[in-house]
Amino acid sequence: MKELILALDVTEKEKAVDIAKDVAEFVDRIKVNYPLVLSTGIRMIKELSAFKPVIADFKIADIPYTSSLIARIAFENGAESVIAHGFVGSDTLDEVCNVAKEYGGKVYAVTELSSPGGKEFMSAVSLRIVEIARKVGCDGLIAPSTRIERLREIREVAGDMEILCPGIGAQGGSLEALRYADGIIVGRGIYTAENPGKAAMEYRRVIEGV
Ligand code: OMP
Repeated sequence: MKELILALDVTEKEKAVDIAKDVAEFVDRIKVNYPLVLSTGIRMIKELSAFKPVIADFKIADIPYTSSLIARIAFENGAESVIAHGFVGSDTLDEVCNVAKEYGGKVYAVTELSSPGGKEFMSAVSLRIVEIARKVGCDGLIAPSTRIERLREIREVAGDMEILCPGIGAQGGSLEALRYADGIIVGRGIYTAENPGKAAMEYRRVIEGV
């Protein structure tokens, strides 16, 4: 079954918890990013884990040692997985994977950003990033639903690695991504809806129909 992951990029604690409660029966995991954690604190990860496993999307992109510290803080605070940038190279990804192993956690590497700017630099190297991520033992990849042909190529190189696709909804990405991805990441398409629970239910129905 394909996954539905909520990108909970709100900045208020109460709102975050209310939305998590509303959508819990329809989503598989919740992804937190800097907007929420910088506004409400790292403990938010544990709090949201009461509803669903939490992906800490800190887009880790530093030297190996600093990156390992960031990953450790995320796992110590209850994250089920972390997202690192792939362009940092194999040494950093390897270090983050080593930390993840200690916690039984997972690591996803960003291939190329789903936004238009992702084409300026990252597109040129994203297939190499897939190879590196695979070699060092990352569990999965983040790949754009906004560029389906590129996503198809990423799937070819990725083999059976997990692929999660953001960009559906607000960024104009296509649900066709579900042909190649194991899951989709939806933020504004759910959390800005008048009824986030209903919006999540509708995405869930689409996924189940695939
Ligand atoms: P919406 O555009 O509101 O659906 O949110 C998308 C979420 O996915 C945000 O949390 C982004 O940070 C994240 N994301 C992308 O949009 N594009 C990417 O290429 C990678 C990510 C990510 O790593 O999750």
